[in-house]
Amino acid sequence: MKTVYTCFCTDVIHEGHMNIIQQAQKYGRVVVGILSDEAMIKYNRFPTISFEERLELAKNIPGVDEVIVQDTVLYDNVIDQLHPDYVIHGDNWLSGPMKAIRDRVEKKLSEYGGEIIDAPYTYNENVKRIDMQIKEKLMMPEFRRKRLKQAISLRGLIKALEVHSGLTGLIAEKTYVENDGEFDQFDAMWISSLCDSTAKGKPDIELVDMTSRFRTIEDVMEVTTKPIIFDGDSGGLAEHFVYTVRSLERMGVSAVIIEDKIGLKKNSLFGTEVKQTQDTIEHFCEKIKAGKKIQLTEDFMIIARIESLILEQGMEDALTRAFAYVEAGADGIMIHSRRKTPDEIVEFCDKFRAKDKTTPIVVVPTSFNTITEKELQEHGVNIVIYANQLTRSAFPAMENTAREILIHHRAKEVDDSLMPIKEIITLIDEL
Ligand code: SPV
Ligand code: MG
Repeated sequence: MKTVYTCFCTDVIHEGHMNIIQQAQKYGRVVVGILSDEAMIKYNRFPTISFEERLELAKNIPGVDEVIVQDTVLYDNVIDQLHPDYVIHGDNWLSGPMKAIRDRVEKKLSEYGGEIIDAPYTYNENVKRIDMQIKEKLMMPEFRRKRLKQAISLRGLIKALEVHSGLTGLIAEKTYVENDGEFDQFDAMWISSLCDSTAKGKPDIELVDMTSRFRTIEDVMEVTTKPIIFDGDSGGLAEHFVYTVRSLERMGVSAVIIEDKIGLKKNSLFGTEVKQTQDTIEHFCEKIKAGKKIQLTEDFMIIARIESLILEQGMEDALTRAFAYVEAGADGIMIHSRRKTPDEIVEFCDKFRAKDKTTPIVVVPTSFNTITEKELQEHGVNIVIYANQLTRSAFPAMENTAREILIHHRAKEVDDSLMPIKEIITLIDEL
């Protein structure tokens, strides 16, 4: 008897899946793989029901002979173990993000003469409606908000990309790679004060007001589903911060990071080149406590950012503050550095982890960019934020285009380096 394998990465079984099973039965014994939670998240299909429930769903489909776990997005391990004669999938994986997965399956199967079956993909009004319902569930504030905590506990280390508009939000939402046998994408989005301000042509000094920053969040939220970490600068006065917490929580933002600075805030990457004042431990702890007291859900995170290394106050000061902020109720610690090497960040993480095994650690490796995510994870880091790279890549590209047009008195010379018009007008999905 031949073996036919198919993998489901869904929370709802609909007629499309039933059709795949019926097709599969014609070829042999049907084995269904269910993607693990971690793999679902990596694949940007954040589970809305538990893994056990997904297993049960698959077991109850008539015609399924066996259900197994597929714990990576790519099929390599399953193919190695199961050696299926056939892998069947809807033919929608012939293009788009899924094509990379199909190509890999084809390569693996060809090693021993296995075959792919591309079954006609079922897409009708009913399936479309179910897709929409899942998407809606992912976008709604109550689901999106808790997804950051879930992702940290399921993945250990998560990575966030800076976004400051609907368009950059789409890049964080949709960009994926299939590289070295791994499928990868960003887990979350960072609404940076630096890039939100820069996009408006303003300095990063808490000048762009909350109403405007919230508008940025709305723009991003309208077109994405991934969790959002908001750069709350200093958090302002505690009396104001409580309103910010309530608003962010209501909108479905997952976390706010506030830094222990007071007075006129300047960007941390200036370090001691400009005048910046660190808050006292007592005063900053009061702000954390006020925020924690006012939030309504268990999901929302207030993360305390320590500026001691930026302001050259030393490792001991950074650690003392970290433990005090956790004691005051902070749900995570962000430690920042502007050194080129990661030594002081690594030292902080090791010393913090020696005493605190669980509180999430956040880092922003802009200056110390040689260290990899894996190395950071080995030192106990849970969230890596790529805080400004999109803005820094877009800006010189746009400036160059403007210069080229000025030089040539027409746009022809620069056209080859631009995205084709056809691509830009189809970039955005219509609802
Ligand atoms: C931001 O992105 O606005 C940050 C990180 O706060 S940093 O610019 O490195 O201070
Ligand atoms: Mg900032």
